[in-house]
Amino acid sequence: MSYIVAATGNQHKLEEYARLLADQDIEVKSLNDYPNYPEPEENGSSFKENASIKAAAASKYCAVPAFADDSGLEVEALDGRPGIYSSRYAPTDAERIAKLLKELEGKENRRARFVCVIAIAFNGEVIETFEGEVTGTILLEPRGENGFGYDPVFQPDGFDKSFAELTGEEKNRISHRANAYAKALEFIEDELAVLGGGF
Ligand code: ITT
Repeated sequence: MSYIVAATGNQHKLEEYARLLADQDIEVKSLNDYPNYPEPEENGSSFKENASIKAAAASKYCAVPAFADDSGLEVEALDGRPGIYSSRYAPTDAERIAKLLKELEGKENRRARFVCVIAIAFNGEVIETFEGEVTGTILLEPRGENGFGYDPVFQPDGFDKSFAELTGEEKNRISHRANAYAKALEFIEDELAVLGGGF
């Protein structure tokens, strides 16, 4: 059995990864298994840089392969904001959504995309990064209870439901995280055997 550490403090991301990795012969540890882990500062200027910072730091500290994702919502009418600042846009999910809807008031263009960059690292070095996206529109008001973050106001193209109205399985078939993950999976399977790992 191979180990990999999912370097995230976001419980919702962990749940999505647990589902995505369920069929794999890989045990996923999380930062909860390392209570004293000193989280690095996310001071990169792109999703790729921030994902790399998180994965590299965790792989060094935990001494096993690690992956991390940096993700966020890019809104066309806001010139790509909140982007890499999606989690820092306002203090809570509800406030983030309220602020976003306020900024979009009266704007006709409500096109947006979720982006996710997954970085895989070993021994403090980033080995590869993979990017996924899902395009859609920002709804006029929140709908649905599932998921997290901006899910209640994001309607993916081809659906008449928000991400928060989809089940976890449905979201995982089309999400930015699932798309990046699909690209990363083959790599993880091939490389873990070579890299080793374990406690
Ligand atoms: P870690 O850095 O510990 O992984 P985080 O929540 O701080 O957790 P990010 O820095 O990648 O993660 O910020 C991503 C933010 O973008 C997240 O907090 C949400 O507000 C938003 N986001 C990302 N993926 C999302 C998704 O699938 N659904 C809704 N919102 C999402």
